[in-house]
Amino acid sequence: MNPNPNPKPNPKPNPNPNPQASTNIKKYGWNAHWEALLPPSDDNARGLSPARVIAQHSHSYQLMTESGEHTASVSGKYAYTAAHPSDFPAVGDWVLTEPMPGESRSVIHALLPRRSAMLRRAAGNIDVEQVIGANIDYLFITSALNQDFNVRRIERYLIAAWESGATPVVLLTKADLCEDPESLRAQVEHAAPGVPVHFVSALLDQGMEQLSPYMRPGATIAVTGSSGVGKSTLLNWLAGESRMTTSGIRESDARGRHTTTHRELFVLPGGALVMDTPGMRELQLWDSQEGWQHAFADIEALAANCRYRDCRHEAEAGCAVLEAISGGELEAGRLANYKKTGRELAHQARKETRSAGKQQASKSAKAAKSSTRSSKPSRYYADDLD
Ligand SMILES: Nc1nc2c(ncn2[C@@H]2O[C@H](COP(=O)(O)OP(=O)(O)OP(=O)(O)O)[C@@H](O)[C@H]2O)c(=O)[nH]1
Ligand SMILES: [Mg+2]
Ligand SMILES: [Zn+2]
Repeated sequence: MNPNPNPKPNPKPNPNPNPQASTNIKKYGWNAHWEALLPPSDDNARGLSPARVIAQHSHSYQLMTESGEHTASVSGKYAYTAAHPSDFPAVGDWVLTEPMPGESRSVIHALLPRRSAMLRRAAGNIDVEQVIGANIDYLFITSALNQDFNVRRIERYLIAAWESGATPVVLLTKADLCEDPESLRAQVEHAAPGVPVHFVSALLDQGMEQLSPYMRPGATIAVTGSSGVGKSTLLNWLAGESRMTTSGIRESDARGRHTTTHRELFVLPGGALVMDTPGMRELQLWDSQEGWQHAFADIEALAANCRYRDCRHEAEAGCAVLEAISGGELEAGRLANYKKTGRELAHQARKETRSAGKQQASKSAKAAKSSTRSSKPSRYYADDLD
């Protein structure tokens, strides 16, 4: 999943690590891991400055650089060589930049390889991926304890989370709206095996202590979920001040108003980095076969004991998965979601194979290049709105 275009890989440990790495970028998570990814000293890219993408707007990025906040865009060469939307920087990425002398503006020339990236299929009709956030350590999957509560949706987020390389954590918000939140724990744990589940209420200031293990200085935590579940409220609560705008939800169906419209990364007083994201109407999966197998590892393990190797767990004799449902160990809704998301991913994989085949068939390298470019959406920066 490592994106292009990158500087040449560093063949040996950087002989001249920059001892001046400013406290600015260290506060934003710069450490020895990133330092080791800098180009070697004889590389032209060595003169570039590292910076972290802290916000993404319609036509520009906001970066934290060694000398403070800069507005930035990618260089023409970067845009030309990027083959996929996910090759472009996203919030949380580390990039190599050229600061404009005397200005708080930079040009982005390269992307450092990501440690993790959460992807989805972009909203709208174009069949392309979108990076929700990069270099995330903990991914908080939020669901509110009102009409928003939906374990099937949590399962869907977990597929993308496991695929991303970040560690998922389920956060059930607005615990004050539920008489007995603990009664839901078993249901959520069944849908999220092995994933920590926490109940919080920003309104009543309850549950913050459970989140402290994730709040390590330099750790990056992204908060995802539907609109109106209280993601921005949660971050303001953790920050102890109003950093993000929040607004009420629709009374009739508890749906949010898509208040947050861009991704943003900021530092909490304790030193952890948090990323707010716009609420999603539905998380459309993107190329997450491994994440899917991980999210449904319990079903995959049961399926190994089905009589037929190609068992579809529909009505076959000797189906261990259906037996687990009869025995009450597995919920029928979970199996249905396993099949549904599996079909979605298979359908997408077929489409990808077809489009790869088309590319192969294109007559000349020049034609291939121009078709790649013309298939790219023109708005890499702002396809947040669902
Ligand atoms: N009862 C209750 N309401 C809450 C809590 N947290 C947030 N809310 C309310 O939920 C509504 C939506 O909160 P936001 O923080 O704007 O939601 P969001 O998830 O950031 O929404 P988007 O930015 O649209 O994705 C606001 O009216 C909040 O006051 C809580 O713990 N309990
Ligand atoms: Mg918000
Ligand atoms: Zn079976």
